Amino acid sequence: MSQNFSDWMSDVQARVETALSSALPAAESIPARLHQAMRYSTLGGGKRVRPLLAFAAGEITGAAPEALDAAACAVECIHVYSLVHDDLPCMDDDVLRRGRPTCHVEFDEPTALLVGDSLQTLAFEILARQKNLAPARQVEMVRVLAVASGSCGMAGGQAIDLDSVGKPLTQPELELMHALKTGALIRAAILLGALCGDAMPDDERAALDRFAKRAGLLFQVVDDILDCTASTATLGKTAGKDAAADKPTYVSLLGLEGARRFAGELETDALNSLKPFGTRSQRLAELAAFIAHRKF
Ligand code: GRG
Repeated sequence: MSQNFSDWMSDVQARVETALSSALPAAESIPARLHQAMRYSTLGGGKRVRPLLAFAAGEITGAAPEALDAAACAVECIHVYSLVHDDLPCMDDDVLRRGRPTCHVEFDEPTALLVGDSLQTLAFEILARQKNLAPARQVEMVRVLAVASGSCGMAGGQAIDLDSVGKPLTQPELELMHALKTGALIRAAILLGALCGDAMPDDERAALDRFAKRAGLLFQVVDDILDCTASTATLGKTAGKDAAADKPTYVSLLGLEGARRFAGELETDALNSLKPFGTRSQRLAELAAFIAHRKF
């Protein structure tokens, strides 16, 4: 693999930006205000971690870039929908996202609600309309994304989160909440990317799934650490919200050093899961390190 990680990442981010821009309704098409708000929330920001994971997983199964575009855009649309809804006053009530006013601040609350709804359905439209995969594979991808997003995945994790404010959780309870709220979509990004290529033997599928679960948890532990160590300007979203809202986090449970140690263990475990893939998993390994050591 000749291209360095940073160049690969920039290329995939630029490719996904273009694919998202094509997949989203044109800003001037009716209803223009809703379409402008969808484009405002989705384009021109974010690390694109989930699309990067989909592309990296696709390298393991030899997936075609055109199929990966659809997987990456679908998962990013679900992610952006979750951010827009999470920022609403009835949820996390935030005014800053990706360094800009949140969708309901820039537009209004009903529009933000509809942006989330529309991005969610657009995700499944993108998977259903692509022509690069066998129909059975497309249905499997729709199923994987639907389960990851719904009440037994991300939305369920958000419900547990909202219910946990001010309550001390045990580590297994915290892990379940985050496995659903954040981990399920990260896992789906990886599985969707792999599903764009050749079928995997059962042992490889199990190894990839172990990596996906460790990477999802790692992402959240680092998010908890950054929430109390990084500034609002660096994060592009309000820092220190978890402690202010009295939310259970890995830092409140394990302390800052304990959370850092746990992140290190998860990174090692995630990287060990990739051993069966050899050089095919180089990008996934690089992304695990990126997630572990990110500064925003
Ligand atoms: C509203 C159904 C519903 C779910 C919301 C995922 C989620 C559940 C809310 C997001 C709020 C949040 C801050 C979660 C913690 C982890 C996380 C998903 C952070 C944001 O993801 P990044 O860092 O964001 O990948 P960018 O902007 O880089 O895409």
